[in-house]
Amino acid sequence: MGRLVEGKWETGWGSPSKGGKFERATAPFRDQISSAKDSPHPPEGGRYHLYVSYACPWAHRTLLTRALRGLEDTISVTAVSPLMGEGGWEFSAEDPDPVFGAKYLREVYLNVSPEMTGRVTVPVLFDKKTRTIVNNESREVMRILDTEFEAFAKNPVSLAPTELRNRIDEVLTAIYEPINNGVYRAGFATKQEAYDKAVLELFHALDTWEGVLAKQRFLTGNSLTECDLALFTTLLRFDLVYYGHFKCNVRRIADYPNLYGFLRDIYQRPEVKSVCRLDQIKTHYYWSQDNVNPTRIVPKGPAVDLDSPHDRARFG
Ligand SMILES: N[C@@H](CCC(=O)N[C@@H](CS)C(=O)NCC(=O)O)C(=O)O
Repeated sequence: MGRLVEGKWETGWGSPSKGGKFERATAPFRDQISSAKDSPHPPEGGRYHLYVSYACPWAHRTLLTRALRGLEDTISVTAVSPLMGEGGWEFSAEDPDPVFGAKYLREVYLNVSPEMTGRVTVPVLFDKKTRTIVNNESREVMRILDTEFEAFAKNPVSLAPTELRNRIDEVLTAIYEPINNGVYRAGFATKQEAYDKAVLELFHALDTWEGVLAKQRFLTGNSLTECDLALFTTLLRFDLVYYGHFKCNVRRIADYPNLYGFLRDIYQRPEVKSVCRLDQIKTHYYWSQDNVNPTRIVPKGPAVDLDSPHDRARFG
């Protein structure tokens, strides 16, 4: 683990902010892909590359969007190794970096921005033609993949249809702080008060959405959208990792009938399952985050059963 400071790699976890709170840095690359005239990044098949980790919930959102829209032939992907050590995200021999032949992901960032200061994160949406990073904020990358590659998408069903877009944006924002980032705020807290607050807000939000999902199949109604993917990637990691490693152990997702059904409903779709690597998720968190787990021992359990039948089809 480490970060870039004026183009140099510095190792270590950095110190949490005052009050032992975890604060997530803002992603620095925020361009768009667009077919507007003079756009530096027009949509084009084969031109863009996604750097991801199967372990990372943020990167996973973008992989899911690519898989569900059928953009595999349009946007290429490289997944880094789940073992993120002192050097940060590292490429593996099985899935090498096709653009720069880099050993570490930070080299990709440094090629684009040699003096960069900041974190080297996944996902990264990369433009192979201009050799620049278009965007490294997962919420925006999801939207770009869904809306700007319409002409290439094998599945015509949008995950952010115009008529639902405002509601999708509201829900994405509503679940971000207490749930998606909430598990990290709990797990990376270094003071009791910071942890207590994060866990309280997390379970309050889970209880609320459990109620919503008792009445409808997905978060905005009865069709699958981006915000369902955003909740899904956190729920998928919950009983497996966050419950133990991040001390989010008030309840399991398996204890919530509707959240658990929702999780299995999405997981059991073949496009989704094809980009879920539960082994990499567990190994990554327990091995890489040695600030939380200094021995790096990866636990044997728990057994999670995501293939069991669910009752979500009751909503049609
Ligand atoms: N805001 C970013 C956050 C991405 C992020 O934090 N990714 C983590 C992996 S789960 C990462 O790459 N961490 C490496 C680091 O912070 O050094 C997004 O949603 O795209």
